[in-house]
Amino acid sequence: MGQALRHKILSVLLEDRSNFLSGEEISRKVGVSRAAIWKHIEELRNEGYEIDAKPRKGYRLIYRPDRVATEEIKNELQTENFGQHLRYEPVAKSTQILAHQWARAGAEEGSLVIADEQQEGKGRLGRNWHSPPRTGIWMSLILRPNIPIQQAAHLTLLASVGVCLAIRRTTKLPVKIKWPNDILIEGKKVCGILTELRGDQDKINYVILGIGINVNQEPDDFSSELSDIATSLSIEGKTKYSRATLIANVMKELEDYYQLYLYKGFDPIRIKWESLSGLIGQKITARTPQSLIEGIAESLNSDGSLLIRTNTDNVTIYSADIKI
Ligand code: BTX
Repeated sequence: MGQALRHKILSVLLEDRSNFLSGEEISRKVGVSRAAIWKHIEELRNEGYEIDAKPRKGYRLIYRPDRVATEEIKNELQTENFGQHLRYEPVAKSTQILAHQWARAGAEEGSLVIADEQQEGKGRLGRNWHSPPRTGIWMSLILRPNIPIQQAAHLTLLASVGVCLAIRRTTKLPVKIKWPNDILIEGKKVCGILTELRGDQDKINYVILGIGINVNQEPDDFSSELSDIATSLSIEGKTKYSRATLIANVMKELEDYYQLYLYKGFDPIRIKWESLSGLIGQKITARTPQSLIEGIAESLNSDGSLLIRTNTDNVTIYSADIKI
């Protein structure tokens, strides 16, 4: 209850940050006494918000800490469903684990788990995902698509399109997609996507899209192994970004592209993916568990696999580490 009220007060303060709002006006808008407002303003200050308070003038929000808790996200969401059911944890082992639990308990499509820090962030194939506090976006989105299980790879590609566009819109940075699921700036990884699904026979029960974005890390925040291959939006853009705004933009792009996919199929996603990937037409090396393939990335196939033209042959790959 207290948190919901704080959320309302914060929304009112966020609406107009250049003028003072009197205690009376806020109390009218949120429906509680002026004394209660004072108490909640104090709590917001304890959470790191700077709020100017002047006698006879009222309150004005001066500084908003970069938080990813429920209130901040809800204030910015422009979606119908995605992110509207939201669970926030300051620290989690992995948001994937929480999202699986929630999905099994019946969470509806679009439900989102966000953590400020992950202690055991997961990458693909049992790898780790470095997820320090206060700097990144670590979140898992629950989907329940009515599509054959064989088409699940489409969702990873769709997710990379949505995230790539949201990052471009928020930061104007030249991010590109690397097949199948990395987002890079100048060849360094700024985002990873992990898709996990549960289903039986050919029916999907639910899908968890795990999205990790390095937002406000400084160079020192990366270990020496990671600093050669990873970067953050802030390092590249030389400014800090609001994680809440970026999360809301990612939810919006993902919802729009997911709707488009359900309505029109994979083709419009495939075309957008090709234009954002910068991969098609490039000379690449693909390392699969069985072999090393060198050739030109020709196109993305309709099942989400990648077609490579080598000197002798056309080769289709379903999973590989790619080097340009
Ligand atoms: P991936 O297997 O493609 O990438 C993991 C590899 O990337 C690691 O082996 C390491 O070399 C490198 N790496 C680790 N941490 C980072 C980082 N922060 N930035 C850049 N490179 C890194 C990609 O797996 C999928 C990652 C999904 C992460 C999200 S976060 C929310 C959700 N919860 C969770 O536990 N995982 C997902």
